[in-house]
Amino acid sequence: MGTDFRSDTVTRPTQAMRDAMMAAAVGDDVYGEDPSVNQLEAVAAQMLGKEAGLFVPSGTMANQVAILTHTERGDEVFIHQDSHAYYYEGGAAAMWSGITWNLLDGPEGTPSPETLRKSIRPKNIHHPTPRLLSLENTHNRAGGAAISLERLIPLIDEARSYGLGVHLDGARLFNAAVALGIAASDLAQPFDSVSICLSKGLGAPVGSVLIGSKPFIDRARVFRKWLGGGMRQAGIIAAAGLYALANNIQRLEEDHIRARHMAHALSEMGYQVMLPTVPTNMVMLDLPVPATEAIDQLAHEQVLVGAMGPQRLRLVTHLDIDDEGVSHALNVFRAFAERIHA
Ligand code: TLP
Repeated sequence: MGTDFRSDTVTRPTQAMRDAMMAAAVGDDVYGEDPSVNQLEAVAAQMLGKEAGLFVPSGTMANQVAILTHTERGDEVFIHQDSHAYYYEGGAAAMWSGITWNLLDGPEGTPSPETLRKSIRPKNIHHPTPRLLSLENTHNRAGGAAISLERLIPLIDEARSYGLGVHLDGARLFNAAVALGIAASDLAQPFDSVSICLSKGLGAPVGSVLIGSKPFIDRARVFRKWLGGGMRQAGIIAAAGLYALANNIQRLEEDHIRARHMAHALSEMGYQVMLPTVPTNMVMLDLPVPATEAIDQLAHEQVLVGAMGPQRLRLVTHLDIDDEGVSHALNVFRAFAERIHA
């Protein structure tokens, strides 16, 4: 096992988190009787300044339940073409919700208000009903870019002017809040629904929370059950989420510092590094060789990285990456740079 930069999903629970899981009070959550799940849902909702939360097994289920809750079959959902809910969720929204996507473009995974305006078609029997705008913050395929409220608000205002609901895939919302230096509740405020992941930079083994108004979450709870996401004594894992929200948010700054350090060092070595306006815990590199070749060679030196395109690598810093892991990886990348430029 090497230093694993493939994703912040690879973290393993610390002893303190495991202790919290062992000690969790539990009950049957499908009856609404698991005190730890109830507490997690309340704490997450309160941290995001909204009424209610719904604990789900994964970020994918959080997004899918959100889309099911916002839409009717055949409705149109506007989304950036690089967003996780479209790009990495296997067409699930077409399958479960029966929606039609309207794919938008724009820098850092975020369309401009003009781009949205141009994609809205007039109300007409030929056109689907425009229903939802789905955004992502931080934006994964945009290199972990944190998107500021100054960029989001005009876009959301535009969406509201057509009566669209607005969902945020906030799998890494706390990374965005820490990087932008604002409260997560301020970043969540303009959205009707927000999904957050506990199992990424926050270091919990499993789980996401979908957050919104009380009526929205009451309806979402039905869809979670339909998808098989009613989890009984889920307090065992909710306790890890509660521990993560209480202890692992401020330390995300350390991951961002390490990623920034790596980005600078790698670009000094001659790598083409993609730097978002506000970076967080990811580094993206464009290589002159196939990503698969780099991944194999780096893995021989115990540095695990992932591909984000045929010649693009992604490195993610997280709870289980320390300074030693970073300097080992930089040494391996330095040697690799010499090899590919030789
Ligand atoms: N992202 C994973 C992969 O699926 C790409 C990763 O390693 O980054 N929203 C966003 C923005 C995500 O990045 C992810 C996971 C999800 C949703 C889905 O979360 P899970 O894996 O819990 O279903």
